Amino acid sequence: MPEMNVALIGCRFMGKAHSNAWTQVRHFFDTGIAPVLKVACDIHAEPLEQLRPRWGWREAESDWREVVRRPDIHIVDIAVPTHLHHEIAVEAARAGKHIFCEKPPALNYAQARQMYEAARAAGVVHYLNHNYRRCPAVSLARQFIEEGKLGRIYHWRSAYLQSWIMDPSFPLTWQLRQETAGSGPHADLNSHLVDLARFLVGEIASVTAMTANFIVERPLPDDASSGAFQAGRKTGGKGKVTVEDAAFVLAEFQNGALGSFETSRFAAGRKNYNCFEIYGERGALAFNLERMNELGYFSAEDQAHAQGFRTILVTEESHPYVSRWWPPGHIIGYEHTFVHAVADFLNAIETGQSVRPNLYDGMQEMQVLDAALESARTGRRVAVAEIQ
Ligand code: SOE
Repeated sequence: MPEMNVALIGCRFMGKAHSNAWTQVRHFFDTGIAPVLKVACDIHAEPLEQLRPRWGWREAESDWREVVRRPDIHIVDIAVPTHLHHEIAVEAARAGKHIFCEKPPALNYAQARQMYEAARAAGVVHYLNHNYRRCPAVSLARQFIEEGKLGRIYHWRSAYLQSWIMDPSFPLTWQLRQETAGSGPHADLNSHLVDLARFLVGEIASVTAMTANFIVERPLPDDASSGAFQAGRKTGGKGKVTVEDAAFVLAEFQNGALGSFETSRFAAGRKNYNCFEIYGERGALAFNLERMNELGYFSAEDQAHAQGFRTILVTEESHPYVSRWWPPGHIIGYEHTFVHAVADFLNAIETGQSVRPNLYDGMQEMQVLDAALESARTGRRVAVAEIQ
């Protein structure tokens, strides 16, 4: 069985989710390549030493540049804050490494385009981890749409709502600063919704957006001395929030459908509420991550007296990915979507095919996200193609 050495760059939450996926994939999927957890890399010693022994990464490193250059590394897994993605991906591509990159791809469209161009020029396999495409229910939704069960699609409605920073004492972490995150829930969560919309409905032609800030100053975190902060931001132990707290977007798709995207980190009670609805001429679909093994389906073909939204429990052997796990009714969770992604990524390397979404999709997605930020800034509707 050919092996490929993986280098993980970033050892916090996503590092943990990716370590689990690299570890589990061969237990449940017959990939023709066996991933080796070779090097775990993080500039911070604490998360590195927490993660490396627990998941059995063979080596620990703190300098990603050294790791990416190593001839014995075949796959670079980018799981660090957004502002680091661009440089690591371009360097990894130039070194001929296959790239598994966390979302959002980059701080902006220009960076995302350079990442895609570098990966394409290098001829490496590249994947962008919008893991929710690989919820079996979401993959089933795509199957239904491709089978024509909805017919022409009129509407896409989506929301991704969280509430983890509603406490004013929550510190000014990297997610709350434009120079490290690009934008707030718009980049973090609307990126997921835009990817799902592109996967299920199609490309977006134009957007109109509004954003809001609810807390504009926060306590500096302990690592503020790390130089990650520009001096001008410090105001007596507090720093300015430089990204939005909520972003609402309206969109027109190239196929004429209308869509909406709502993201907020101030939606009290919503922990990770990612949901969408799709309305077509012959039916409708509804998904809610809090009930990720279910797909709501309405068919206009049902007889009038029997019409209504039904709930499909997406745990049959015939459903996407399910046969690899458990018998019907034995549901799966968030972490399984990462295993599905790693399995498809390894299969793409083995077969020489591309895997989606990838850095091309990342470029397309950042063009939409940047157009929405331009709309929020100017107050006008913006054509996605304006962003170059
Ligand atoms: C934080 O908002 C976060 O971890 C996102 O970054 C992930 O993409 C999402 O899956 C869960 O929430």
